[in-house]
Parts: sequence; structure tokens; C-alpha cells
Amino acid sequence: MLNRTLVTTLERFILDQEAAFHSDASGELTNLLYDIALGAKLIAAQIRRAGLVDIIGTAAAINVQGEEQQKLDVFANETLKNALNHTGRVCAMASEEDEELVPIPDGYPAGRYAVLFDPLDGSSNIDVNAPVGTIFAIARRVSTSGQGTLQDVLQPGRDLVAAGYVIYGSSVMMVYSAGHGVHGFTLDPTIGEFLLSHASITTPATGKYYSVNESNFGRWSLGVQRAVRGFHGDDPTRLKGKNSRYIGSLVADVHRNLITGGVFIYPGDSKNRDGKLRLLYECNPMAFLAEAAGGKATDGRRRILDIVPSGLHQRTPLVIGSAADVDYVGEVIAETEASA
Ligand code: P6P
Repeated sequence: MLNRTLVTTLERFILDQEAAFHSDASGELTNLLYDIALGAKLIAAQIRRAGLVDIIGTAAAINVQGEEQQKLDVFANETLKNALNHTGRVCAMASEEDEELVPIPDGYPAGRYAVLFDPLDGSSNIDVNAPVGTIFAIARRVSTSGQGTLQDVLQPGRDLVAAGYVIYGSSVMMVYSAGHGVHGFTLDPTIGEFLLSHASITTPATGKYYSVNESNFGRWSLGVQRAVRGFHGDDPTRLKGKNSRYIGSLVADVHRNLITGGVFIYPGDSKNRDGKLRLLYECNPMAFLAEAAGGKATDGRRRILDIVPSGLHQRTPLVIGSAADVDYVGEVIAETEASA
């Protein structure tokens, strides 16, 4: 039986971390992470009911990606914005579901942080009860006064102060890093609190899984095809073949490989040069976490966190997970290009 006097809540853990690592902290980052956790709890409650009430199925709206917005997408987006926009901790937001920068409403103060998020990633999986997730990144504002600007959100991932995700799966987990390790918290629905369940997550140097949508194989570069064949076991002198695991939900695929080890790849191809995933609110936060857990994240050539963004919704190829496996992909791509 769990001794509830020994549990560590998300708030307690973040406060301890701030005390240990951010002596000058005002506690604002703590409160901001807690605001996100509150939004996640509200989203989790709605997702749990998704099969019971009329929120499955597409809303009338179409989002900036030209995708039918599932009703839960709309709910998740509005819930996160409302959890953050009045607190005085945030100067601006960027969301996958909003074409433009999301300002702080008139009458509310603009704060020290910019928050970027994909409110409900993998939402096409909702109707089949597969895991979905919320992905977030937190940057310190760089504009000097008034409303936040694009400058506050178009920062390279290496300058983020924190990042994380919430996975709505068999249990609801929030995984975050503020630059000092990666830590996971599982929602205890009986008390409505996120409790520390995975302290200091580290990713093994190499893993047993590779995750990629192989139906795109014919459109990949020769280098990417060679690297994936290596994961099939065709390159035994350099690495052991791996098992394929692909859920088609970024948060679920990255979460598994973060904990067990492995590599996730969403490459560019002949149809979409930069792939499908978004830099600011999908790849950057996941790369921040991967590196904090001892892994790596590249676009196949360069570190994701070094990419200087130019647009809110720009895409990038992504290779992320165990360091040796990410390195292998980069090496094979470089060798193939050099011999072309
Ligand atoms: P594909 C979900 O729609 C998503 O944005 C990510 O969560 C996921 O990794 C990817 O797309 C899956 O894309 O082309 O393999 O279906």
C-alpha cells in the first residue's frame, strides 16, 4: 500500500529543484510548470470521457496545418491558453493550433516567459484509444517590454529554460526537464496530483527499438534507407538489428525510447523535404529532453537545438533517442552523401 506521507508531488519536486539549482529563482518557473500541470489535468479528464460524450469526431474548424481539428484538439488548446494567459508569468504563446502568435489578453500583465506547445499531439489516435500527448517548451522572454513578440518564441532550442510533455496513455504522466535531469510524474486520479514516479530518467546509449513509418521508405534519401536497413540487421558489424515499434504518436514513441532506449526517425523525403514534425513545439522540446536524459536529437546532420527558427510552424526532419543510434544515422547519411 502506498504510504502517502512519503510521496513527492510535482510542486514539491520543482520547488526542491529550484532551491537546489536556481538560487535566484523567483518561483515563477515553478508556478508556470504547475499551471501547465493544471491544464494537463483538465485535458486528461476530458480525454478520459472522450468515448462517453460527444467530443469525439471532428470539430467544424480546420487548423493551420490544414488538418481537421478533433474537438479535443480545440478543447486542449483553449484549456492550455486559459491556464497560462492571465497569470502574469507569460508574455506570449505559440500553439500548433494557432496560425499566429497568441498574445496575452488586454488587461493582464505580460510575464517573463514564452510558452510554446502542441496541445494535443497525435489526436488522430483519439478515436482508437491510442496514447496522445501535450508537448511544451518554455523560453525566457527576450523582448524588453509590453506584449511578447515573435522574437520571444523564435529562439533556438538550446536557449530553452524547460520543456516537457504529458502522455495520456494507460496512465497520465508528465515528464519535464528544467536542465537538471529528466523527471516523470504519474497522475494519481484519486487525489488529482502528479506524483514522482520516474526520477532522473536516463536513456541507454543504444536501444533495442527503432521507430519510423516504413511506408515512406521509397521516398527517403539513400542514406536514410541505408540507416534503417542497418536497424533491420543488415549492418551487423556496426550495430545489432533492432525491433520495430511505431505507434504513430510522437509522445508515445519518444517516451518509450526515452526510458528503454532506441531511436525515432521522421526524415524528410521526396514529397516533404523537411519531414512532417514541427521544430518549435514538437522537435525542440523533445530534443531538450533527449539531451537532458543523455540522448541526442538531430535533423540527420545537425543538432536540433542549434537550429535558429525562422517561422512558427516550420518543420524539420528528426532523429532522436539513444546517442549511439542517433550517431549511427548521421554517420550513414554522411558516408552515403560522400560516396554519391
Ligand atoms: P505518420 C501525429 O499526427 C504526428 O504529428 C506525430 O504525433 C507522429 O509522430 C506523426 O504525426 C506520425 O506521422 O506520417 O507516421 O502518420
